[in-house]
Amino acid sequence: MTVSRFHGSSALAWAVGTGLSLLAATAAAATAAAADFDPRRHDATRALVGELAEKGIERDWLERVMGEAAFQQGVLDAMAGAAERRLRWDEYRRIFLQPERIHRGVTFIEAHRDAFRRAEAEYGVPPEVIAAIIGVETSYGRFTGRHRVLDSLATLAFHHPTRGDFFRGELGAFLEITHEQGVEPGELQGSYAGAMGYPQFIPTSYRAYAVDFDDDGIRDLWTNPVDAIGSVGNYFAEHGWRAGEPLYHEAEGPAPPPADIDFNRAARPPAVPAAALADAGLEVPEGLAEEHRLLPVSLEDGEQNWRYVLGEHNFYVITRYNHSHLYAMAVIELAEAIADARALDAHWLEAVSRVAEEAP
Ligand SMILES: [Ca+2]
Repeated sequence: MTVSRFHGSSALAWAVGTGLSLLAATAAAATAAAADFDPRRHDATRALVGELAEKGIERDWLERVMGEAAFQQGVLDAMAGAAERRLRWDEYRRIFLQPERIHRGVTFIEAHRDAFRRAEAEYGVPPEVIAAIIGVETSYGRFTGRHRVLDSLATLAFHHPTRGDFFRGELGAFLEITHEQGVEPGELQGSYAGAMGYPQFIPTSYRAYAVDFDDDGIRDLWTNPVDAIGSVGNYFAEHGWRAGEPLYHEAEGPAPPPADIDFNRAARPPAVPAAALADAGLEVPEGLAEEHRLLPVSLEDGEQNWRYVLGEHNFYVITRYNHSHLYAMAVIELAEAIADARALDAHWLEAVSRVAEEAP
């Protein structure tokens, strides 16, 4: 574990200020990674502990856990960097649409066939879409994050310049879930923003949408792929997924994108009528009513090479997972590639067995 200078100096100041013996100070430094958010000295943490204690979580447990949280400057730096990062579609796509990630998607579905089948029956979400989410998030559980979630959320809750309230809510939910599941908070790792496990649920999503899909009594997205598969399906069902409906339509159109169309507003449900898109010069697929509302997306596929996609309701539902239109497109294309690869596999197996049957 890295010990930041911030931690070192605050621990020292505390020991000197309270006049503790050297022995006690040394013991405290050894048992706790830091006392950056110790409720005995940190007012904001004490207030949060009070709120959670009123909900029925033992105060001793809360105080012990928060006493082990450490400030991490790297988390604040990572948050600032992410906001500035702007990739073009072809650059973004290249990260996720790789042969290995497609192949692993096929084998992930094969390995958990029963869970994917049940998730589709129960929530209406195709296996490839659930697999693509988990594939984009963590490469099917291989990379679930290297930040101590307790440190990340405490740092963001009490030091983020603008989103502290949001992360304070996440920290509270994190403590509730870990307490409820009997998991040691300090041992969990995740993204710098506190997203956890196979599907990278933030704690409030975990609390609201995680399901115990293998029925073992624990909602475990950290180590259990079956719970993760069911939980992604449930997340989409709860956000209005409509089984069997299309995700999007391709459309031809002028370059650059017409200025009078509000493209890439992925945080809102489909809002632009087909007629308005046609008026702006986009070729809307036949059969769509003029008043049918779509979510127009413009993708720069290489320098000044524009591709248009007209998102349907389920496209919008995918953006409930991550508000970026690029994210939704990457998930959709990975899902399509996995589906194509599975179809090829099935075709190949059929051909092989036919040859075997015909053999003399
Ligand atoms: Ca379970």
